[in-house]
Amino acid sequence: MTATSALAANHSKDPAAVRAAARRLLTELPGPRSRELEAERRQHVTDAFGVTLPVFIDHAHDALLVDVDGNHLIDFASGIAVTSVGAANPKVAKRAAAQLERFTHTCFMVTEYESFVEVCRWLNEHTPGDFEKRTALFTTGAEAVENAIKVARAATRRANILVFDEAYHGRTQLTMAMTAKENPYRLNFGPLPGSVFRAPTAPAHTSPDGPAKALEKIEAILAEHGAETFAAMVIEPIQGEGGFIVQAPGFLKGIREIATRHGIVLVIDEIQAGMGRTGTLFASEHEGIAGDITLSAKALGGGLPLSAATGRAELMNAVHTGGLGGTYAGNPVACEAALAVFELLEDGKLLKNATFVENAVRRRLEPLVELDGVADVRGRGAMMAIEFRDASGPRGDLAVTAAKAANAHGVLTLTCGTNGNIIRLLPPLGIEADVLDEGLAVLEASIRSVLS
Ligand code: PLZ
Repeated sequence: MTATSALAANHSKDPAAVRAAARRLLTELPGPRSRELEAERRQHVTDAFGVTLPVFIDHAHDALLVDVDGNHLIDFASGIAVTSVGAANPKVAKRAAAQLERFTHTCFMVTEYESFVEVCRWLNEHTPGDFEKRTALFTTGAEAVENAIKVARAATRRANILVFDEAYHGRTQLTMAMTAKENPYRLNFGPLPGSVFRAPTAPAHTSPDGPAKALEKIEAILAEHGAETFAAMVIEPIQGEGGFIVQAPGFLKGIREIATRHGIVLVIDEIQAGMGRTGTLFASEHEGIAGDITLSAKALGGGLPLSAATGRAELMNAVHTGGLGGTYAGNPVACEAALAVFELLEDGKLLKNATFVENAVRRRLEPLVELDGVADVRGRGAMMAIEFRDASGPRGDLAVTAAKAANAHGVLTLTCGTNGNIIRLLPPLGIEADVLDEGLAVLEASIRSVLS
């Protein structure tokens, strides 16, 4: 390819042309146009929003993001586990566009539309749990969490909530109190709502003896405050922001049993790990458990804002009529996008590819665990992470420097964990083998460069 045709390909919005070029850096990152826009951004947008890589995106195709300078980035972030079917999936675009032309909004509490019901039906049929279900749709993940608590409190007439170490459930007042990490999520924002208690977990990578101790401690915390005062226990099946923590075998089953024993509503927050991310539709399937309420968001709407609480019919119907809702809850454009996501997931190829991603990541990154500074490679499916730690403790500095190096070379990666010492990989589920491999090669080189 000549330099001119490479440039033409980079500026083309034709998917074939974008794909043919794969990762390509025409400028340093951020490029000149991104830098201009960033200066504008600093003039007009609050500084309170952080940014991983100050690059402005023009368009996308599969696992590639094309910026305003024509650079092609390999996307290992998916907008934080949202664009699991790709950031420009034609099926999502087609259904959403058709809906945009029909009508954009009625408010489901004013007049109804079929796609809302169809999304609820699909979720009732596909979320774990062999019982009759009902679903409520909302807009953001935090809103789904908030509403699950409202349902649990109304149904049990109890107030307290049990959450876990390293948990992330959102940024609203209540979900901020449920989230574990102080900085940046809670700092300076108090006083936080009460009635939220925190319990330990049994991470597989630090619990060689299994979950028994943690489960005992949970029982002790419930006993101390009165198990009969707890409305809900809320847990992510694989913790996301907290560090891609897979629990020791049996821990989630143990939580399930404790909740049942005390009549506490078990809320499984599948907002990051669900919708095919781990190679099954829901991550709780790996543990053979079902929540009384299961929460979906992020990948559910294929990039459009949509969230859901799906639970036992008797719980979801325990709230008085008019007690749940929201102007934009289950927006029709987002519902159409979700129906496209369901079609794509049902096909099965994306789920299979998520498992392919796990194997490729393990093959490439597990050998690095022998190096001083790399402690662990973990995760499931297309939700994988590498943890940096040495004898001195967590090494957030290594994770951040390696992630920044990968970002600068056009491989968009995120960090996570209470100590920021984990690089997480969340590519679109359908990422092609060669793109994945190229991204992993860059990431490996970035990690090796900071360790040497
Ligand atoms: N529950 C498990 O992962 C969102 C947060 C990004 P919202 N995670 C990304 C940030 O820094 O704000 C998340 C999650 C789990 C709930 C949420 C909240 O979902 O759609 O961001 O409200």
